[in-house]
Amino acid sequence: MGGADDNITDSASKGSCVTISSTNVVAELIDVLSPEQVTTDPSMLASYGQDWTRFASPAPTAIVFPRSSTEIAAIVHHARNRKLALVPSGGRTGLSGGAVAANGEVVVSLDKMNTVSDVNLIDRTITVGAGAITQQIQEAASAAGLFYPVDFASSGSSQIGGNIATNAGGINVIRYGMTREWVAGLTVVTGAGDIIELNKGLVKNNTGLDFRHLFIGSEGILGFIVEATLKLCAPPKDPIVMVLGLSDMSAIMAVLERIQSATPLLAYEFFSELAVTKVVEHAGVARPFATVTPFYALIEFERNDEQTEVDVFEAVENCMERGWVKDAVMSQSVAQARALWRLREDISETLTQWTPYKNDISSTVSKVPILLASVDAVVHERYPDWEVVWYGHIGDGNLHLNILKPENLDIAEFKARCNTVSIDIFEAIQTLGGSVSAEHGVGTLKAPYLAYTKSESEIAAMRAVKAIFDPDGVLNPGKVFTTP
Ligand code: 2HG
Ligand code: ZN
Repeated sequence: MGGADDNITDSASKGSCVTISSTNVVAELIDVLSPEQVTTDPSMLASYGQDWTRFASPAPTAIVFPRSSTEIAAIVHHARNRKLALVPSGGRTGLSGGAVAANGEVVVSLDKMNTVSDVNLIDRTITVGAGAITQQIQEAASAAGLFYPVDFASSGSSQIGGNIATNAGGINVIRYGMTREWVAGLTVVTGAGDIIELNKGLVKNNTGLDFRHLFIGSEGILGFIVEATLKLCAPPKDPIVMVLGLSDMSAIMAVLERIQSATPLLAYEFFSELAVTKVVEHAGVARPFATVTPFYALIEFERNDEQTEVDVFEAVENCMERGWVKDAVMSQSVAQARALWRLREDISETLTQWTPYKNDISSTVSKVPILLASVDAVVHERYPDWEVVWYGHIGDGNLHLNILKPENLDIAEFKARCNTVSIDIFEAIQTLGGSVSAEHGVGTLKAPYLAYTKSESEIAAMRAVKAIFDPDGVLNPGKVFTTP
């Protein structure tokens, strides 16, 4: 436990020039909780002050580890009295700066609230604390013969509270939808310090406004998600994975349409040749086949019976005859399926070494080829020599664009130049009626660009809702909205 005796700016009311001693802040937090639940250890501050974006310098005043909703409510009441800024914190695997604490905030970690209940086999639900790790929940469901279908590469460290706060998507959205579809009930502590239970796990509950859906995807600006009751379903039967080498981008939607008419898909993902090159060279993943194509699609489907496989084969053959698919491989075992998935799932982590500038954009599925072509043209025209890696959940209309930092370019300069190109990218998205943040959330990184997707009146309504649940603006300032 440390605690420098310097003065910090009261970040909940930026601009009001109130200063309070960080020593006092820490001492008061200890009074509210206990000495074991508050830390100012520098390495902890550095780690808990940032997410996977790694763009901002972490600078929280302290981290607190509440153990119950009542303790979180006490922290919120204290923050309101003392005008402290609070940053809700889960596994910090986010990619939009939503959990970053770079301005003397108090990080409220949900690590200690990580209970996982027994599965309720009649309701087909599981009740979990916000700090429960996604993979733990998937394993608990699986041990009971059921399935929690929201899945992504960070499942081993992301926490369910963060998944709900960002309405996380992932690799199975085409079949199962986003996190929102799987939340049957929520307990939240609002920015006013109220503890409220939303929907209580009910299947049917038509009693007016359903605030559960307001808190899902709210990125910590309305309250803390402290507990959730999640829906579970039957696991998919015998999933098969195929990787297809595609002649060009326009083929990708025709192939989707053709294969979807043969069988419902669990996943339809895509990645470019540059993404394959990077994971082969840097993550030791094997190429799917010798043929090199500009784009690849990864599809997953259930082998309900032998006919499914025959139908998919026929669809792929038909795509080959038309020249859309140049080569294809199908998994013959669970190990092979996992190896093929690595081609897609290892991309994001592999690219971190180039400090990529990320965009996570979407359009309706049918407009994706136009979206990709127009954004790719913008980036290549401005920076013809830069490496641009495309991949994503194309069956959901969601593209991940990662611009890699050239080795000799300073990071601040790189970011500034990417920001200028972002405006052109977001104008292209706006023209197509798409979104500047498909699944990663707005956070700090996309906050300046919110108006490219949301109208002025929507943003005004969002602010009004925030003011109801967080009247003193203590929750996650600077996230979603750039100004209070
Ligand atoms: C993925 O789909 C994640 O792999 C990360 O959403 C995307 O790193 C990215 O840009
Ligand atoms: Zn993604």
